[in-house]
Amino acid sequence: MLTLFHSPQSRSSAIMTLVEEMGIADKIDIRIVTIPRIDGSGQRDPANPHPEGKVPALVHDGRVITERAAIILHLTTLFPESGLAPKVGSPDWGAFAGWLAWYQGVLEPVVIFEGAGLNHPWLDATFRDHKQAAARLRTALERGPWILGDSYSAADLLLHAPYAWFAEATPDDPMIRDWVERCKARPARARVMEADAARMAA
Ligand SMILES: N[C@@H](CCC(=O)N[C@@H](CS)C(=O)NCC(=O)O)C(=O)O
Repeated sequence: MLTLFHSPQSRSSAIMTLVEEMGIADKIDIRIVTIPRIDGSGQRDPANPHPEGKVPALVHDGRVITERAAIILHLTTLFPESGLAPKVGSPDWGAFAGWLAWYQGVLEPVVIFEGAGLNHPWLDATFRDHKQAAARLRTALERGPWILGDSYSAADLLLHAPYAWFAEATPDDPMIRDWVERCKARPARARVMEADAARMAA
């Protein structure tokens, strides 16, 4: 049994979009939980099994899976027919897994460091910077139109996410901006945004 813990308009919205894209909503029990938000609203929800009280959390037969990259790998492996990831074990799958790990380990941190105005030689040595991360995205998109080439995948879904939330963080590069717009125009994303807005309003 699969249960996804989601809070509207948060990082778990990407996993809700993945579920929509994959057409597996009928196979997953969705639970809405509260989280503490940056504006001071909300609070940790005792119903959420995430060890830090964050979202998303996916529970598969009692085992808690956290981190969007891991949840994406898990769901796309469980439901390979969805077409949102290359065949497990293929060279393309290795590259796909690499993009997801790079997102969590490099892209999201450098976007946050830049937004927070943080600079330190250790940060540069470990992560490089947002400019170099953007150059890596551009190199992939030059072969595009999607991160893996011809087809939209869950890598696009995850990697464009911070730019969809914080337009001002998007690199000033038409190739990256057009790609973000293509990702934002996906009908699955629009459905999740609409449902999230309704949940927030309630
Ligand atoms: N690295 C985690 C980050 C999860 C995360 O930070 N989620 C935020 C939602 S945007 C959260 O739950 N925040 C609540 C809190 O900090 O307690 C992932 O990618 O899944």
